[in-house]
Amino acid sequence: MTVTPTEDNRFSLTTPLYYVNALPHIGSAYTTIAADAIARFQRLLGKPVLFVTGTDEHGQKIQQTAREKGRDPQEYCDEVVAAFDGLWKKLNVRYDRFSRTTADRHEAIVRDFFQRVWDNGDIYLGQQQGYYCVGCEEFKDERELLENRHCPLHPNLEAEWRDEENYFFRLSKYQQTLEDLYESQPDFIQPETRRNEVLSFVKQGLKDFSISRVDMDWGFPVPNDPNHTLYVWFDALLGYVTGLLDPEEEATLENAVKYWWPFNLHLIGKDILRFHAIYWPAMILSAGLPLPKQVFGHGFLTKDGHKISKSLGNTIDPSELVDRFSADAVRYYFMKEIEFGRDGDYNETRFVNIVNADLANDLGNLLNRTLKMAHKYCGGVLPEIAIDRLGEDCTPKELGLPLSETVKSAYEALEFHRACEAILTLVRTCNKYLDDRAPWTLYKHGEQAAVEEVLYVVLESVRLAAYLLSPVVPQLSTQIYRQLGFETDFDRWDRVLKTASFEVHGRWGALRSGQILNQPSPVFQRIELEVK
Ligand code: ME8
Repeated sequence: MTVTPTEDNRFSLTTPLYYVNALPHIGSAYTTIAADAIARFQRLLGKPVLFVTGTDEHGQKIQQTAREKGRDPQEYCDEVVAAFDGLWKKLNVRYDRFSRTTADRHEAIVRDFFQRVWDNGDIYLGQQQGYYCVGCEEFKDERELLENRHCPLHPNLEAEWRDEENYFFRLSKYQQTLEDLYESQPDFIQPETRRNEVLSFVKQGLKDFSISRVDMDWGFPVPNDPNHTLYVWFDALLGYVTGLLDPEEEATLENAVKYWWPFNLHLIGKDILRFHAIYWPAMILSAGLPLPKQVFGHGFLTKDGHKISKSLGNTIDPSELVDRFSADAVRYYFMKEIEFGRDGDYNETRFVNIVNADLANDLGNLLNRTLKMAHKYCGGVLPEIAIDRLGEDCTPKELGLPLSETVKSAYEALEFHRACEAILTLVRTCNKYLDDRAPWTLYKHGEQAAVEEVLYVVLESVRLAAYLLSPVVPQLSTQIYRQLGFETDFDRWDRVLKTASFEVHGRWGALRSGQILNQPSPVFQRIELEVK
């Protein structure tokens, strides 16, 4: 089904464009998994979706890293980009566009955009003095730095003093417009805590910021003054726009913003909130373009309660995590266990316990034992029952009927943990219902109709759970669907829309009697940790 994207029916979203100064870490994986879950959910609703991710490859940090490694910067970037792409494949992340800021097409967009801002009188030459944190690629106020002039976000780096001629962007001009925006569109910055942070920062008064560097050439030259290199953040934010271009389309700003602009959502971590919630909308206003709908700044991950950092030696390699535990397990833990928007923790024991309890035991075993009974008692064919006649005591149906609305509103509010919890509540209820109704005893007593009712109710609830969990654990959901006799593949949304639309499959009661069930086999292997 091809639906032409219009502002009302489509959904476009981004992850940050990650720096390539190091291999992808668990933080970038976290944001990208969440973005993928959102994209998948919006697709399930039948909307055309454009999901942009990519890499931020210019600037001093990357230049220095390449130099330290004795590498040509572009070659070095290419290598790290391949690692990002490889990880997204492993994690089953299905982005639509990968925007690289070193792409030629990106330079064309940057030029067009710069020109608009220039023509609007928002760029001027001035003198920049201040402390620059290469880790953040940002000038810092002295009061933001620790006593030893180290930046709190990069305590191992001393901020460098700079006194140079730079081009500036007239951010101060947008003070009132931005305040009005935050006021009139309270959802523009979410969650609320992040919004408050921005409001109080903006209230202190916005200062123009420099958008060029001298003595640094790893970046695009400023269009009207090649002695200057464009500031990495000005360049990087525009990478989102470049990501909108169709691959075969001529790279012009006009083409880029034709269908998918403005973005519905910029998903970021709280560390880069100011850039997205203050600088970026001001740049967009200056270029005369409509503003994105929302910037969502999620929390930060810790490991065993400690900040994750290379110097502490407690980093988590997401690729290794997938190798050990599977993509679905990793996706599930981070989406279910951490309230999106708040800081959250990774702990291996908790990871294993949650994934085993929810996916292997509660969901996987439930399907397995119910399917076995369906083969034994019903010849492997989904029995026919009168759904309408199921009474209020049929707890799975009572919970299942309103579930899709609850889950939809949770996904739409990016409350993944709430979506997963509501789905798992249905699954747990089914386990209890199965034990209470004991179809094996009913069968012995010759109560075939009751057996069929119980098995239908449970299988249908498992189906619904799999459907609604598919944005988070697509492979597991596909396997469950296959065992229930469908050919659905949750990675093929065109087919899902045709054969398992949200209107039909998002509701309890979609399983049809007479459907041939497949042989059960475990859909999720329990994780057994080796005892060290
Ligand atoms: O900032 N917990 O790139 P970046 C959760 N290039 N998320 C984390 C995290 C943690 N401990 N650490 C990092 C940049 N992240 C710029 C962006 S956009 C035009 C330019 C995630 O590679 C989180 O999403 O440093 C954060 O915002 C992002 O990684 C920063 O990625």
